[in-house]
Amino acid sequence: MKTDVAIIGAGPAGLYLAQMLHNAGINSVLLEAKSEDYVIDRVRAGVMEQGAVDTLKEIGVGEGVEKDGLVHDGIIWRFDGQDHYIDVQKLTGGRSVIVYGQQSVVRDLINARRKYSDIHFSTPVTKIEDTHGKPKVHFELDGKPVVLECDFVAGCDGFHGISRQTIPEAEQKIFEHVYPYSWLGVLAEAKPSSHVVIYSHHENGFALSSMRSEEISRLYIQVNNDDSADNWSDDALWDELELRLGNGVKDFKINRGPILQKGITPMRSYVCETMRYGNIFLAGDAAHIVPPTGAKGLNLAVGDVRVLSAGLKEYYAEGKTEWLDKYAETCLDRIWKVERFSWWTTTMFHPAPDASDFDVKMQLASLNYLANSEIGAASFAENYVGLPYAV
Ligand code: RFL
Ligand code: PHB
Repeated sequence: MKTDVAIIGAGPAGLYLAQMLHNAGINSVLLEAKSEDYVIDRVRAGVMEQGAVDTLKEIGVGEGVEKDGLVHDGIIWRFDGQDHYIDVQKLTGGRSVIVYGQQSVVRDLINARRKYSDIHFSTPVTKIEDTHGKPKVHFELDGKPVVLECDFVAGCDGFHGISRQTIPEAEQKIFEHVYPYSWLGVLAEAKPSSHVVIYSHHENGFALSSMRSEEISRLYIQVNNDDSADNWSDDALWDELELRLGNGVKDFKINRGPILQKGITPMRSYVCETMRYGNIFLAGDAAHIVPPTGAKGLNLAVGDVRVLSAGLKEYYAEGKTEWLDKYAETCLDRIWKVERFSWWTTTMFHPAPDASDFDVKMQLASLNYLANSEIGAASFAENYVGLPYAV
């Protein structure tokens, strides 16, 4: 089997890239380890930057987000018993974020590829050879080994994928920070208690109220790293959400309903600066992880594949490798800024298990300063709606 670009992984990075290459007339084959149902049912991101939505529209897959995406012009920070509305739209001269579930983004992109038989599910890649020549991607189809020969491999296979693991350890330049807390996330059949996303700093820990639609709530609480979703009965979870999200604000009531899914997400900041190894290019979570507080992981993946697709287009149209040669350098400039923002929002909102009273006062003072300073709030908002793309 042969193609121009082998894409590994049908997450946002791989699926956006496949569509971009298709539109440019570049052949690709996308290989995904899991089944189609598994990939579509996986509950993850909810907040998209305007740029990630515009990119979806540019590549011809904007119908779903146009119809069902919820435009959010601001967010609420709740601390010290008060609401502080951060008017993101005003502070950024008219930009917003859009609440549209990653499940919907992934479904829309898969649907767009369906009539072309260049996407395969349940086909885990087991080995990548000849990384510096014409790479050979080994995968399994119906349990039988197959080899795909290509010019380039796009490693869009997430944090645990095989692409980064193919790079010898000595060649990987890694930066990492693990946080002393995790998130317990809940998807519930309950009307969102607020139409605005709430970030709450509570003495028991951080809590977040978001949504997937007018009928479905998405909620999170900070828990210790050794906690488990099984330790929380539905009632205990609702009570804790109500306490932390209410946070002293009068008459706040959480809308309760059947819990559809709950799970723990560890918090990590991670960058592999080696984003290229021969003809393998890493994109999205394969190269970097951010803690979810800033709502940036999916959005960062879009930034990467915009640069990668520009490089591949230049190569196939003009035989030049200018963009490909500066792929890592170009992406890392934005990645590190977004890593900083995600680390900053995370450390500001989560009291660590060993936090002193002074540490908590510093968090509250940071929030108080930002919420009450137009310049401070504008700096937050500029990052929240998304920094400009390199290309
Ligand atoms: P993904 O989505 O992990 O996809 C990688 C795919 O590669 C497949 N794979 C393989 N396929 C073939 N062969 C192999 N050997 C393979 N190994 C792995 C996997 O099965 C998988 O399908 O990576 P990608 O595309 O880079 O996308 C990254 C995003 O999914 C991630 O950053 C976001 O979900 C992060 N995130 C958020 N991002 C936002 O921009 N806004 C948000 O509001 C937001 N909220 C969140 C989040 C992530 C969360 N969790 C659960 C980690 C909230 C949470 C709770
Ligand atoms: C979500 O809806 O999943 C979500 C919202 C805001 C965040 C992170 C995740 O900061």
